[in-house]
Amino acid sequence: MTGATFQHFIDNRFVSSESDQQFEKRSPVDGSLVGMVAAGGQSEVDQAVSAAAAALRGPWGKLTLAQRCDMLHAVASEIERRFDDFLDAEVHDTGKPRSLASHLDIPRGAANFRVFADAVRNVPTEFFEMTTPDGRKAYNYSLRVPKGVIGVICPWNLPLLLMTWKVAPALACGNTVVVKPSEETPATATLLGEVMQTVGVPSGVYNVVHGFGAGAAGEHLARHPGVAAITFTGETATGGAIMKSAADGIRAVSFELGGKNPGIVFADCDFDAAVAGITRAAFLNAGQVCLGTERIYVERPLFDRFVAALKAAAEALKPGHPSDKSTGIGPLISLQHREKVLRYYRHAVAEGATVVCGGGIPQMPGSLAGGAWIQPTIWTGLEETSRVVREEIFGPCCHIAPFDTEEEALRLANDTAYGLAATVWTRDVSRSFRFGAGIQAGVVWINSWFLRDLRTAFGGAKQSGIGREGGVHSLEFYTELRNVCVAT
Ligand code: NAD
Ligand code: 6OD
Repeated sequence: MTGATFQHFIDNRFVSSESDQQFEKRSPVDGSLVGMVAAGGQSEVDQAVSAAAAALRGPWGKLTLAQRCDMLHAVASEIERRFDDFLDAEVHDTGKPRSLASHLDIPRGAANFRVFADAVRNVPTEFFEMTTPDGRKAYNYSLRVPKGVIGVICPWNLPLLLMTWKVAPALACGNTVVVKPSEETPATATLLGEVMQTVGVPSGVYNVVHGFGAGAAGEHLARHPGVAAITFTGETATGGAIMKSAADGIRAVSFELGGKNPGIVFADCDFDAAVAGITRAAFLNAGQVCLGTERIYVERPLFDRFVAALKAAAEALKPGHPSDKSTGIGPLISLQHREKVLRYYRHAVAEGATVVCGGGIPQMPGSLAGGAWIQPTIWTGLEETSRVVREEIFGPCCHIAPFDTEEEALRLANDTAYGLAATVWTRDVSRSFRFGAGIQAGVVWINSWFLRDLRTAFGGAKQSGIGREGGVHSLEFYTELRNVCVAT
């Protein structure tokens, strides 16, 4: 893959930046050069937004709903046909195990297009009969019309999955998009441009501008007056900055932000299932999943046994090359992100945590020594006020604390500024309903984690987001509902 160039995709063409500015994309696996990425600025964002606006007035805007949906199914099929290309691209960018990307990231890229192409065909609209003052019939009906050009600003942890989760419903609703992928993961957004060309999606419908966030492509996109609405996934602080940009022109925002999600394990749980579920929730994708749990609360009678079992599971996660079938955990996204996570590892020790396992950098052989590897880490013994317990770390690590009563578990779970997700493990059906109602989060998984039905509402409470996407909720965000009143 060394030597690749990731260009912008604007108006159906791959182009460099006007300034010819580029930046390096390095592999998280060994630090080698993956390729050079075009660094977009105001000019590229202007061109992309103009192309997207023109496409709305052009052939895209004239397609019937059925034609548009057929085209999105064709996009899904083309992603499936080029499965290995997408897999290579995603793995080179992120360093995640191929086994993970081939089961999660790439299939979801295709599924997102299929689900929203079908959802938009099946959503009902209102129709009301009324009477005019002089006694005639009048009919009110609602039309779902596209909002316009949608700015899509993406993170690096699940690049194709999270980008298509926004692009697919936006296009299904008849909008056009300008995507700003994360500077860490330019590849799959670029490849999707080739898919759009192959399928014959009209010029300007899907545009990609690469580059950085603050003061660069991301901020220019968020500020652009030609952008009707902004959908963003990323850190809570970045969401705050984008919200200020969106205030100019009163543009709508949909935000999926950070989390510090609780995992709650009751003594009556199916023990093996709980250990397996929490292992995934804490360590999948090297802990770089917004829905993951970094705060685990275990009912006291089970505490020691659970800590020992999670330690064994963490230690069994072998770090290794993405192609190695025995690899259980990949590197973090970058050396810079590893330094941030390691600061929390040091902080935990300084605050007196017991390090149950991990806590540092694993010894990696040969060239892998240059990668962003880190050990899965478990702590116990920290106060709930510790920064390690309160702040999102976004690494393969968690703190485990005991609790004695259901009320205490609920209080601890909700004692956070965030409210994205929770995972609860219990065999008590009534309790599972109480937690479903009591936990202040957008998604509550009972005896499960990251089990997704794309028709359901997805998003965060408190500082974890604004709005909901998924199924009809995505259609609400990506359309304007227009009422038409016809007096006969
Ligand atoms: P980030 O906020 O640093 O960056 C996300 C994107 O925003 C990037 O494309 C970046 O270039 C851009 N950006 C940065 N500053 C900007 C600005 N001022 N204006 C416009 N764009 C700007 O996030 P990240 O580090 O890429 O991703 C990790 C974070 O994302 C974690 O906090 C994680 O919890 C969160 N996340 C949330 C969800 C969810 O569904 N709630 C999903 C995935 C990730
Ligand atoms: O599954 C999804 O639709 C989704 N938005 C997942 C988010 C994962 C965060 O890392």
